[in-house]
Amino acid sequence: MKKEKILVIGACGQIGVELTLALRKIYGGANVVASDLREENELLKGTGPYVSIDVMNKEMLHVQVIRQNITQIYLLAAILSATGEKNPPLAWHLNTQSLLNVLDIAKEEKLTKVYWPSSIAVFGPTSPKEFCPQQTIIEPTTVYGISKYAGEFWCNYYFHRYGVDVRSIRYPGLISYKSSPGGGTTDYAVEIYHEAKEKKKYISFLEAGTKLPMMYMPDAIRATIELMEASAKNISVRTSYNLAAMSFAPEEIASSIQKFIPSFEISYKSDYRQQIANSWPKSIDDSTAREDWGWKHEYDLDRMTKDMLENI
Ligand code: NAD
Ligand code: AKB
Repeated sequence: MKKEKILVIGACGQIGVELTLALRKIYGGANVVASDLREENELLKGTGPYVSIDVMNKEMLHVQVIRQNITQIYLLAAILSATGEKNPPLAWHLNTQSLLNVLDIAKEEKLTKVYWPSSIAVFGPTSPKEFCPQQTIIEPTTVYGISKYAGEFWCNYYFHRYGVDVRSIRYPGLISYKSSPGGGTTDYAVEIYHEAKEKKKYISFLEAGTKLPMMYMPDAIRATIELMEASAKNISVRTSYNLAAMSFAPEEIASSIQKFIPSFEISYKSDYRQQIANSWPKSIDDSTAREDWGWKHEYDLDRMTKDMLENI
């Protein structure tokens, strides 16, 4: 068993539940402390320690880090793209201050590593639409994207200025069945599977033709752990790594579902999230992650669809 004591902040969210369970398999249940504002998720109960933490309360967070002998933090608390547009000041405040609190504590307590995810939302309408490169024009138009892009540069700053080993991935839209998504523009790609099973039809809030970069959760969890376990000498990007697996539009996910549920029907009624989706790239060039730390995705659309429909 590896000798680390990990704190996961935002452990009850879409990524947090699965990441906490995966980390507990590697490091041992007792060595991965789950924390969130919410009540402990049912899937986490009995698998390891749980503490209630508000990441915005820096003193309380600092006390917990010292009290629990924490050596690594995974910071997952955030307000995502769609919810962020409903209260931009709150999204900016939570998304940036939480990161600054964690980076400061990591510096003071000399933590071995910090993980903080960014998003494809850093890209904006002026970024290349296809195979959007690691380094390119980046002019985000959502508060979420702005907060993520600023966060990437804080990570870079704390690494170069203070030696904090903070690592990051720009996740695409993530699809999973264990824990619900928390208010993103790509959430339709999760909802569609639930409604396909329950009602055999779905009204998409994104229009046909809205192709976006996506990834199945098992790939995202594996990527996160592989990045965190990579040798520091292989990490050339200290802002955040582009990461890709697949790209599809709502009608393509519908066709994939129809291979398993032939009577499934999709219709379209777009809302404010369409504009957010239109501002993002359709596909991502993740060659730097593949070269630096050997990233390779495993799930394509049909393999993911089969697994989602079997497990929901
Ligand atoms: P989520 O909304 O499902 O989970 C976030 C968790 O943080 C929630 O359980 C929430 O209760 C908790 N939280 C909120 N405020 C908190 C606070 N003040 N203190 C402690 N906990 C707090 O989000 P997610 O989808 O799991 O995303 C996790 C991270 O990954 C975020 O940074 C997000 O931007 C990033 N990301 C997610 C996706 C995706 O598709 N899910 C894609 C790209 C990036
Ligand atoms: C969202 O849609 O906001 C997230 C993301 C791509 O960051 N899923």
